[in-house]
Amino acid sequence: MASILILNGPNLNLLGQRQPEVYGATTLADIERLCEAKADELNLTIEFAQSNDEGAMIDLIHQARDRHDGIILNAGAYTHTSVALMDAISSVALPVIELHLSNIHAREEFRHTSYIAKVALGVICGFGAAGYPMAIAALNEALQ
Ligand code: CA2
Repeated sequence: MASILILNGPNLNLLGQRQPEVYGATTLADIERLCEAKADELNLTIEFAQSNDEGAMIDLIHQARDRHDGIILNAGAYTHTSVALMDAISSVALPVIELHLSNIHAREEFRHTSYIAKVALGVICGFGAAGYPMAIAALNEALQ
């Protein structure tokens, strides 16, 4: 059975608790349940994680090399700044789907740059929480 790491970055632990007008009312726990349902449907194993710490995210990506077949990454604001996360993804050579709740291209200019996209298999953004099951389905297809 294929296994996927779903990794969420800084501030995403606040989903549903602050700024619902920007990020919606869905909590990260709700999203985890959506992901588990999609994974059950597709017969996949998932590990769902969140960290506010760039180094901890890099450690999880390194560990994924021996534990998982692919990664879905919502790196939050680190998307737009982190060469270190980009290098970590390159180093593990696993397929990665970059994911965002919001359409980063319809937002501020600084969100239009993504270091993750340069090494990702593909990018899904702008579909809110529904983007997570979409990304699981897309990664499952890529792993066939
Ligand atoms: O749209 C996304 O998924 C983002 O990755 C979310 C990041 C943002 O920096 C990226 O540009 C796009 C921000 C996550 C912050 O989440 C919060 C949730 C509730 C309250 C405050 C922040």
